[in-house]
Amino acid sequence: MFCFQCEQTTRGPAGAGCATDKGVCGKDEATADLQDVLIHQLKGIGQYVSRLRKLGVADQAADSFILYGLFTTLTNVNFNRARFVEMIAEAARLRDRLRTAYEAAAKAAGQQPETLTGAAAFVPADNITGLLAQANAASVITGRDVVGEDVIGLRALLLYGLKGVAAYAHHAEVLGESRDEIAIGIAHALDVLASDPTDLGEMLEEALALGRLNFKVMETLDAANTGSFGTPSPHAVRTTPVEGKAILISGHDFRDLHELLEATKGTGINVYTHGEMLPAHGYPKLREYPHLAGNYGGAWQNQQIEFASFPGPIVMTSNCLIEPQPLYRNRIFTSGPVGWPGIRHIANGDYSAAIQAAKALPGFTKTVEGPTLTVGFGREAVLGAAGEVIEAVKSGAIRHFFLIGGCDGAAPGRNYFTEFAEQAPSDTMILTLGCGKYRFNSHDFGSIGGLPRLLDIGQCNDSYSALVIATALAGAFNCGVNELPLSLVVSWFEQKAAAVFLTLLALGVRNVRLGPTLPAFLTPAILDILVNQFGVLPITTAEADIQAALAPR
Ligand code: FS2
Ligand code: SF4
Repeated sequence: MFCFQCEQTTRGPAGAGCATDKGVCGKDEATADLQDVLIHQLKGIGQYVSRLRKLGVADQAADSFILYGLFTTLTNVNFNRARFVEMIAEAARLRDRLRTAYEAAAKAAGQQPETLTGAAAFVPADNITGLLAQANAASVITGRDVVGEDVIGLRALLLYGLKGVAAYAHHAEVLGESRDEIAIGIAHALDVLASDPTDLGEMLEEALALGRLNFKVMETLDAANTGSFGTPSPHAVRTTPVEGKAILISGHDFRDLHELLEATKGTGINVYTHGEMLPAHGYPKLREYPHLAGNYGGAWQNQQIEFASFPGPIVMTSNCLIEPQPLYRNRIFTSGPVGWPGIRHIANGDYSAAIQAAKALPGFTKTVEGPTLTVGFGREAVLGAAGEVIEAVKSGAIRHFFLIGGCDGAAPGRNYFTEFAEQAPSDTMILTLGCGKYRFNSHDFGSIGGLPRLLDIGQCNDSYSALVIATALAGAFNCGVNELPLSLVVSWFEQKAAAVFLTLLALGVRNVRLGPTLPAFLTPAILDILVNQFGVLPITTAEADIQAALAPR
């Protein structure tokens, strides 16, 4: 196995990554290798989908399979090797069907169909031993000795960014929102990867194109979320239990949460959010369910302790899953792209097993009152207060905005983000999104002119909202986003963050501070480009970075 797609990867000399029998995340060698095979097949599928689209033929099943397949290979999503064996067989059948469709469409258009080679012609073995033997050729570092580290690094940036784009597009799709231009862009990126590109300049252009595509995807996801569940508005979420039976739901998938709320209506079971599901409480059509009782716990990396002490079943709807522990193994369920061997999977919106488990478990024995967390400061809520915000900036009451957003994780360097938020001067506002906010969202930051200093925009999935807010403020001040008194501090962990990072670069947002460590796949030469052409800043210390951000420009 070789994998260096996430922040927690095994570090070491240049080119290091998780390369033993198990990754730091718990992904075993066979699963990692099967994921590589699936990715290779998805490139082949992308070759055909891309050509079919140029001939005016859309294949919705193929578009969906690509999104779902890529999503299963994100960090902390699916660890179930049996599922990958099934998907590899499914991918081969799909590819064969697409090949036939492509040849027919080309002939119908009076064209000679291309005979595609490489990933498009890959024939997977019909057993796991054979598949594992094929995995070496499908690895992200295949050919490194020939093409060099920089080419591998940019291919990795493209592939990992694409995985993030696909995950966001999948979240939108399950709520009924998809766009042809997204499917075309994703198939194009797979086609590019299938060609084993070597030109650094062209790859950088492709990465920026992917960043622009991701902006469209994030906009579509925003439309899916707000169209389904209303416009988020500020709401105080309880963080303490209510007496009664309980189910915990984690991850990002609001459709799953909605289905669970419907399924538990009238059962007396309360539903609690966990991790990235916290922002659900900001949506009027989700919080109208009275049994959406509150939020329990914090970010994903604490789940083994928090799930163990939760007195009911747990449903994990997307990233970030870590190895279920014996204390809760028999009461955790996966859904959608998520999987762990031996863990029950919820299919077709059937939550009956989870409901049965909740009835059999004790639930919370007493109601406890305590602190709340305020969520729901999406683009509409923040821009609704734009007049006050602009006045406060003009009067000097607000000196600067910090957007501290992104992922959380277990690395000790992540204290930087807590320190940054806590040390930000009292005349600065803090906008946040993603699970990294749990490092500081229980802290009382006070308010400025009646507005809370900490504004929680939502999930990492809500990056679009942050960009709309920044663009609207720039419009109000008649300047560019880079001229605003705004600094972005991005905490990255996995591939969704890689996609958002590419979007920031593509939109020309400069001086993005990135930490806690830089991606292992970014070589010194690629980093040089990011620093010199895009003004990317690796983080230093909270104190020094705050000072630098606030220094007169
Ligand atoms: Fe957090 Fe994990 Fe949201 Fe990332 S729950 S790090 O994959 O997607 O942010
Ligand atoms: Fe290692 Fe991250 Fe890959 Fe897991 S996802 S194997 S921790 S690089």
